[in-house]
Amino acid sequence: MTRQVRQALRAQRIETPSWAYGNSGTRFKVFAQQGVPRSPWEKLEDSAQVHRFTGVAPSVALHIPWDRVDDYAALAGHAQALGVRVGAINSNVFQDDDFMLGSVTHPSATVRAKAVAHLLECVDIMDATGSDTLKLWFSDGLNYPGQDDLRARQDRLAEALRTVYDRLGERQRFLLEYKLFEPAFYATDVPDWGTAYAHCVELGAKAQVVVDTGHHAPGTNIEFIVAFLLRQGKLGGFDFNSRFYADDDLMVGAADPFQLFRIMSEVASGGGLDGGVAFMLDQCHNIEPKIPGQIRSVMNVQEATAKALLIDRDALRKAQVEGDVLGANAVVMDAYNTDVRPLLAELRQEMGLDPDPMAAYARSGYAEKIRAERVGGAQAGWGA
Ligand code: PSV
Ligand code: MN
Repeated sequence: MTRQVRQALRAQRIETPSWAYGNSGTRFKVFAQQGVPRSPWEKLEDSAQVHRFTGVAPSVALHIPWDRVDDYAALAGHAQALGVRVGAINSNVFQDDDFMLGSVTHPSATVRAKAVAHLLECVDIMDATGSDTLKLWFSDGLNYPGQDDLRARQDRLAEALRTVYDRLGERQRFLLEYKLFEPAFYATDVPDWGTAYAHCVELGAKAQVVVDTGHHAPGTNIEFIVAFLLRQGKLGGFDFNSRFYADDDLMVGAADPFQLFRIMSEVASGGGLDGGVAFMLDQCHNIEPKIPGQIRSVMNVQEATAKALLIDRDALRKAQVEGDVLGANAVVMDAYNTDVRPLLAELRQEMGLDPDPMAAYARSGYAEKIRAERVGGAQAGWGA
């Protein structure tokens, strides 16, 4: 591994989401696990373990109101004391009864105002915690043709986004997330990257698109979207996870490691590892233990990144220019088929870490400790 590859891998940061540490499930059942955090404070403590063993996950995304506390500066201080920091603030305008027919696109001005007030509160929380990123995802959409006016909803969306955009500070930005469907099934107000991109372009440099890997139709060429957005300076970050069927939120790199590699290849060649692109996990661990699930996910992103960095770009360009189809493909596949685990283990040792984060965590006794200590209280989960 060359010095540049090592350097890039050392510098990459992967953000974990607070909600990954709480209980989660499907609409059929949420299985409670022992030792799950009872508060945002404890979620931060768990996130610090992921950073402790991987060395590359120093920030944790919050979700408001799931992580609502009285004193956000104190929460940020707690994070700092644990060696981590508050990352993106995720807004939530999808769980209040008033938002049944939409939030920022709702036909009622009163409901829209309530939604915008929540988004502005999230910017206040960014100010209090030092977060520089607001993540906006809207569940807004329609279940039936004729239910509302598609174009009017775009106008309402644009107006709300403008209000939030104008409230952002100098060093703050928002990332607009798109999602093909769910919970709305007939039409979604931000269903694809094109819609998100168009709104962000209209707004300016502080608005960028976030690509949640689980939010596409089967067979979508996500790396093309990544390449396009990067070229336009509009790729703000990723919500990484894996899908088999829909928005499954399984561990990144688990369902389709080759897709993750192809995505990271575009990120690497498009300058996306030079800062500016946030590598965030957006996952739930329904049946597996949560902290190891996050550690494994961080490692999966690192492995895909390492393989992407190993692509011999000169050889690839040469083959492409010469029209050597099989040669070019072989260069890419050689990198993908390289076992980068020994290289990453070596790198971790250089960083003063255990070469095997999963085993090191298992040995640490932290899982036993939280199981013994976190007894009583209400476990965190969706809505908590
Ligand atoms: C929506 O499916 C989403 O991907 C958004 O990022 C939310 O904030 C997150 O999941 C958690 O529900
Ligand atoms: Mn997401």
